[in-house]
Amino acid sequence: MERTFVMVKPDGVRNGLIGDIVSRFEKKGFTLRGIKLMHIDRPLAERHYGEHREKPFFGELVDYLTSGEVCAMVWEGKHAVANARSLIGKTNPVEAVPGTIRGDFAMDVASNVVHGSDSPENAEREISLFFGDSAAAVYLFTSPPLTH
Ligand code: 3AN
Repeated sequence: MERTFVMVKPDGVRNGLIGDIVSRFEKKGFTLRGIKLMHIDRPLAERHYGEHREKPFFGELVDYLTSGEVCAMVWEGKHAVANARSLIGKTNPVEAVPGTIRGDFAMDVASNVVHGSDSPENAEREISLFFGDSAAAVYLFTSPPLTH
């Protein structure tokens, strides 16, 4: 068994896609191990996307990720990282085939609805970053929304 970190990004939350995305992972056969609605601050966004620090789009990426609430999740299953990437589709929605999350719900590489870890090592790093020691816990937040 393997775990992966998946996050519905602010455009996905704004467009009401959490339910559809969770449903796709459940139907595929993943087991949900953690879920948390949260507002990411800039330091966390910068650590999460540290590998892109030198890229020209880094500032835009951090602005985007901190522009609203995200839904952070831990999903478990066989080949969880690779299976999640298949469900999510190509990074650039132009290349993501219909039937994948980005193929169905995104138009632009700068706002591509969902994140999925790209390796088992990065998955564990990202789970620690977003869930600390409590990756097995379910987080339930009710309104009013969290402030940051
Ligand atoms: P993935 O999220 O599919 O693993 P990465 O790691 O190459 O893709 O890129 C991380 C994030 O950076 C993407 N999800 C996307 O939001 C953003 N990104 C990638 N390339 C560009 C680009 N050319 N312009 C703006 N944002 C980009």
